[in-house]
Amino acid sequence: MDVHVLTLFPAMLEGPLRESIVGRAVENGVVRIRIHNIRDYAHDRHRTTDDYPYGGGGGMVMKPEPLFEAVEAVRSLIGEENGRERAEGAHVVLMTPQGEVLTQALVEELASKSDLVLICGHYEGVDERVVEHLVDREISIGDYVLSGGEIPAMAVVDAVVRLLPGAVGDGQSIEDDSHSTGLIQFPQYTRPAEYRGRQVPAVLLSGNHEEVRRWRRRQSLRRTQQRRPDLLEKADLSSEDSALLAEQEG
Ligand code: 9D3
Repeated sequence: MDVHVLTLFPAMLEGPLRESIVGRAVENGVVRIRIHNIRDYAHDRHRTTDDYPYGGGGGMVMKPEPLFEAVEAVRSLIGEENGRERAEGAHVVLMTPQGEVLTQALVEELASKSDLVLICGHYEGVDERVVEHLVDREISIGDYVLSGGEIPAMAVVDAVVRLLPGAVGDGQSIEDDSHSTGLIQFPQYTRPAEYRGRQVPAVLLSGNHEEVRRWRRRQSLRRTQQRRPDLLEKADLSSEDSALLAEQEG
């Protein structure tokens, strides 16, 4: 997969995307990530990318010309490197608080694309003609106010890249992922077995794999009930799950 990120603040992404699982996926050729400075597509001497809103009001709006020309340049690049089909199929996403909220299902859909183009908005928003004529979809990462689309774009890249074949060590950790199973994760422990007087639950040291499995499942169910009742409502529970949830102790 090729990911192109369009931003006014390339340095916000360059370092972080070289680290961790995403950085290793880039090194292993699982994904290519290219960061483009929207300012490079401004024409005037001051390289202006924003302007006052028509109709008045506070804040600034991102001008359409640099964004249209940046996406067109990226599409040409994709075409030159991989052919017309790929250029036409590139999926253009605007990161915006008005977008559809990112879910694992949406991440899976994005992971199926060959080329993603992520546009990071900044200021109060972007000219609506960009949304209507340039962008395939708008995505938000949740209902809180950030200062721009850069951190949301990094969240999308991270979530998508770890689904690509070869990005994560073994398939099991993806299979087990809480949002794939629909429940939140059970508590994890590692050595030492006692730390500052606090013991690791005895069942985990018992070597009884069936008991461990039941304990973990019960913990996942209870925690989900306590912290994310919305998830438990959607989960499709087995009769064993209902019995585990009803158990009082442990
Ligand atoms: C406080 C200003 N807001 C009300 C008038 C509008 C607004 C515009 C632009 C609020 C935030 C932003 C910048 N944020 C993003 O571009 C953004 C974002 C976010 O703030 N939260 C969650 N997901 C995203 S994706 C892009």
